[in-house]
Amino acid sequence: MFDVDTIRQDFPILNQKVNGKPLVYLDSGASSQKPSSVVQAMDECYRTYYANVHRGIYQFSEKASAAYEGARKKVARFINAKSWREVIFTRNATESINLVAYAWGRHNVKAGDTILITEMEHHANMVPWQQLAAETGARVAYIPVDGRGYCDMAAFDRMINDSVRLVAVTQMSNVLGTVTPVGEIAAKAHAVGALVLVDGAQAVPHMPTDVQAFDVDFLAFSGHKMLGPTGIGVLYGKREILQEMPPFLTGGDMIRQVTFEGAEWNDLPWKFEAGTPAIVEAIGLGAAVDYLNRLGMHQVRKHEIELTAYAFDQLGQVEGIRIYGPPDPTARGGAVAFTLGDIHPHDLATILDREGIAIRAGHHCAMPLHQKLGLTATARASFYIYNRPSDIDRLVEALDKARELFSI
Ligand code: 7TS
Repeated sequence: MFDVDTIRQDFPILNQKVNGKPLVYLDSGASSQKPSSVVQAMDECYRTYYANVHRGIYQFSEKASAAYEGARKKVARFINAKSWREVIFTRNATESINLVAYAWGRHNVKAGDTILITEMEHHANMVPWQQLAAETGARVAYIPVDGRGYCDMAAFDRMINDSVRLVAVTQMSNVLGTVTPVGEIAAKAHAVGALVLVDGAQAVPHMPTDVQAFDVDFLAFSGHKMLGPTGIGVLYGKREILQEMPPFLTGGDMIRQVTFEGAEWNDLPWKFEAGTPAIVEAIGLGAAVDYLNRLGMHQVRKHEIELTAYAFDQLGQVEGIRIYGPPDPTARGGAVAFTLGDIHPHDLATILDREGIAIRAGHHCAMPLHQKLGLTATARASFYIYNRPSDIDRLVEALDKARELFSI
C-alpha cells in the first residue's frame, strides 16, 4: 500500500523544523533522503559482521561477501538484467559513464565517428563524450530539444546514420523532467550498428526499469537518488559487450592471476571492480531496492504523476511564473524547473529556505541546456515518495511571499 503518511514515518529526518518552519524537502533530484531500513542495514553490517569481501575464509568475510553479492542480485532483478554478472558497482552514475567512455570508448571510437547525445544531458553524460571525441577525433552531435521540452525525434531520425558509434541519452531530464523514448531510440540506434547508453540517474529511482524490454546496452545510475547511500552507483552492461571490453581501473580484486610479466582479468562483474569496493554502501543500496520493491515501482510512478499534475496546476496559478519542460505529467518526471519574474533563482531559494523549503537553484549541471533556454539558472523543485500535495501548497505560499518581497 502506498500511503505517504506511513512512508514518512520511515524518514524521521523530514520531521524537523528549519528556520522555525516544518521542513519541506523538494530536492530529491539532487539526492533523496534515506529510510530507516537503509540506515539500519548499514549499521547492522558495521556493528555485527563487517569485514572485507572476497578475501578472508572466515565467517564475517563470508557473510559480508554474501551480503555484498546479494545486493548485486537485488539490483539485477530490479532492472530486470538477464544476469547479476551484468551489474557492476561503481561510485555513482558519473563514474559508470566514465567507465564506458574509457573502457569501451577508447577502444571502439575513432576519428570520423559520431557520438549522439541530447541537448538536455547532465554534464555527467556530456563531458566524458566531449573528452573522448577530443582524444579520438570523433565528434559529438546533439539531438535537439524542441520548444516544449521534448527530444526532437524527427531530428534524431535525420541524425542517426552509420557513422554513429554510440547514442547516449538521459532517460529523464533532471531539469525539464522529460522522459525520453529509450526503447525507440535503442531500436533505431541498433539498426545502424550503434550502441546505446542510457543515463538512468533520474529515471531508475522513479519508474519501473526493464533493461531487456528497452534493449539498451548500458544503463548508468546512482544509489543516492533512490533511497540508498552516497558512494555507490551502478553500471549495467550487456554481458557480451562487457566481456569484450578491457578493464577500466586495474589492481586488486579485478584479476584472476598476476605474474611479473602481466595479468589475466577476473570474471564479470569483478573485472570492473578494482580494489576494495563500497561494501556497506552496496548493502545499503540493496536495502533501498527492497524498500522500493515493497512500495512497487508502478505505485512510485503513479504517486509522482499525481504530484506533478498537482504542482503544474498550483504553480501555474502563481503570477509571473514560468515552468520549463513538458506539462503532461505522464510524459515527464517530478523535477520541475521554473523562474519567477526576474527574481534570481538563488535569491528565490534563499527566501524559500527561510520558509523551511529546500529547493535547488542554479544550472543543475546542465549549462548547455540553460544556454539554449536563454537562462543562466532556474529554480527546481523535485519530488519523491515522501512528498505530499501540502508540500506544494507550502511552496506556492512561499513563492507568493517572494513576489510580494520583490514587488512583482
Ligand atoms: N545524470 C543525471 C540525469 C543526473 O540528474 C545526475 C545528477 C547525474 C547524471 C550525475 O549523478 P551523480 O550521482 O554521478 O552525481 N543530478 C543532480 C541534480 O540534478 N542535482 O544534483 C545532482
